[in-house]
Amino acid sequence: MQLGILGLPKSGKTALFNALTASRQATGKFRASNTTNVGVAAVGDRRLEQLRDLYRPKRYVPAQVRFVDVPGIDRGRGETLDLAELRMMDALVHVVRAFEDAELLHPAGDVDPQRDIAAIDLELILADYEVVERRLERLVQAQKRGLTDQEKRERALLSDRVLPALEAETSLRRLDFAAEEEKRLSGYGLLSRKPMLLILNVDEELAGDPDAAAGVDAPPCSDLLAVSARLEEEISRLDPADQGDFLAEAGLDQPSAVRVVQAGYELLGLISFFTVGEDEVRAWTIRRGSTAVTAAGAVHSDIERGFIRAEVTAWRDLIDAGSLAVCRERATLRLEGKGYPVRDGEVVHFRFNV
Ligand SMILES: Nc1nc2c(ncn2[C@@H]2O[C@H](COP(=O)(O)OP(=O)(O)OP(=O)(O)O)[C@@H](O)[C@H]2O)c(=O)[nH]1
Ligand SMILES: [Mg+2]
Repeated sequence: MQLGILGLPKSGKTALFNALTASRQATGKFRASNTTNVGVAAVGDRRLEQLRDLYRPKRYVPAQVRFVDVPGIDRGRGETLDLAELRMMDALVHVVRAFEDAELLHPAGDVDPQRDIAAIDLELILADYEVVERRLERLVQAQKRGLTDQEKRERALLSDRVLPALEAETSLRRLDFAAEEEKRLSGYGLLSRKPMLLILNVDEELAGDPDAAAGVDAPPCSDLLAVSARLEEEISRLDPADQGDFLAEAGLDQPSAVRVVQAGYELLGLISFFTVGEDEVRAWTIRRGSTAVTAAGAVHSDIERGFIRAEVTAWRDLIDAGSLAVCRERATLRLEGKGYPVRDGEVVHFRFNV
């Protein structure tokens, strides 16, 4: 999973990036840097950690998430979003300033999360508009030589549905497209189509407050999470052994790295399944509803091709039993066929033959 972090200047994007990836990129009251930060974070998952402690494997491989943190844009200085990077992302994380800091000027003058959410949404809509308009112009030019059926369908989709929505300043993520249309659009990396996670960057005192996001509405098809980026950044720099205490003191059960990634999985309809053994305990990411044979393909194409059966058990049942052999005795280990929909948190062992 790849998540692109964006937002207005000085909203706390890099502070959040640092917290998520345990990095130490420069943040600051003045333009810290103009560069895009890229980092990879292991997905913290207590279920997988328990399985690791049970198996003590040679290799422990949590799922990974790639984060890209693009510099904030200052329209006044004629800057534009770093779109090339963002177009490749699975989802966008918009960091919205909600914290008060008299010494740190907000680019729009005052703190107003709802306004900033709309402003960035509009940026994305405008960027998509340019892409779609350009593509349509090219298709119109190509009409002279005659359009293929594919191109005709594409033109109709863009001119009848996509462009009018953008003209009406509607994010494309609010539209329903047929699977085939979706495929046609996917190559453009349309930004207002991408699932959006809003991170409300709140004052440190509100870090663990369940009502921290009260009064701010997430637009349709997006999700909202309150995080104190600076506090989380500070905690992420502490000795791992101390982090739990500091999180608990702030009223937090899990660090933002876990909460943000969980929200991202939810938004994208992703789940994890696990493979276990003395050699390796590992998490795999698949779409919710994927069948056992698709899950096998996530591990290796040979296993998908030679798929015979999947042995499936819930992670909790394995922890309770202490071994797959005991699961088998207790009949909590089941044999499933190709079409079985794998569920979140299941431990799967594939039987295959190539
Ligand atoms: N008071 C307060 N300050 C914060 C918070 N989060 C970030 N900051 C501060 O805001 C300033 C800007 O933070 P950055 O993370 O650099 O912001 P950014 O969005 O990456 O900024 P650009 O990349 O320049 O657009 C830094 O001085 C941070 O320490 C917060 O929750 N509370
Ligand atoms: Mg930054």
